[in-house]
Amino acid sequence: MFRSNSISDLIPKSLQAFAATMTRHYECPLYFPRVFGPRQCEQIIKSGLALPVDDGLVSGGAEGARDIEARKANISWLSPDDEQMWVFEKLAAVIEKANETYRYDLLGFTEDAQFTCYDRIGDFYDWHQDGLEGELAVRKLSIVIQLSDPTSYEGADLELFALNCDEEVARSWREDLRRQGSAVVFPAFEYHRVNPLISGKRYSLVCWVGGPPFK
Ligand SMILES: O=C(O)CCC(=O)C(=O)O
Repeated sequence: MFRSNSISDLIPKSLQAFAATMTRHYECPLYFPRVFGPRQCEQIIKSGLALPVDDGLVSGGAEGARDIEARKANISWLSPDDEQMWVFEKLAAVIEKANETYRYDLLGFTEDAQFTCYDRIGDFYDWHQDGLEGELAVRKLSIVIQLSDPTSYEGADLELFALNCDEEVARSWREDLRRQGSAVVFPAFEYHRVNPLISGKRYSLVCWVGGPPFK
């Protein structure tokens, strides 16, 4: 019977040589400040609020079941039509930059952009992944734009599981993620959540970029 003294005995030499040339390391998440200016954020909020509401459908559940255990927030869908194309162009530029790090095979946006509205006390979105299983497996990167002025609400903070680390680092991320017009990009399989809203209103824009499922 074959016995190995270490795991590296099991890895073909050719693969070991290849791995030694890789400089890549896993990054989650990537932060982009000031992607949209305050006036642009207000413009997106205005457009989002004019859209019909799809009240927090948690897609990917059984037959897209409405799951108020997992999320309480209003969502609407912003399409890349002539009027909103500039928004998608900016999102695409951020994704392209982020993917210089991730180097995933990407084909494009998987759906319209989700305009999310936390405007009732207690609105939240529990820990979840955006992609990985079923029909959502094609989602590979998530991008969240913070549209609200951070002084206009309390709570409703976006938290990323990968930042569940040193409290000092996590606090500084929390502050960054509240900056109006900023974007955060992370692999769609990473767990994240939005804490319950305490006061005011928070608006965000969420988009997913997809490609062939990970092999
Ligand atoms: O509103 C946010 O900050 C994030 C929303 C979210 O996690 C999602 O729609 O998957």
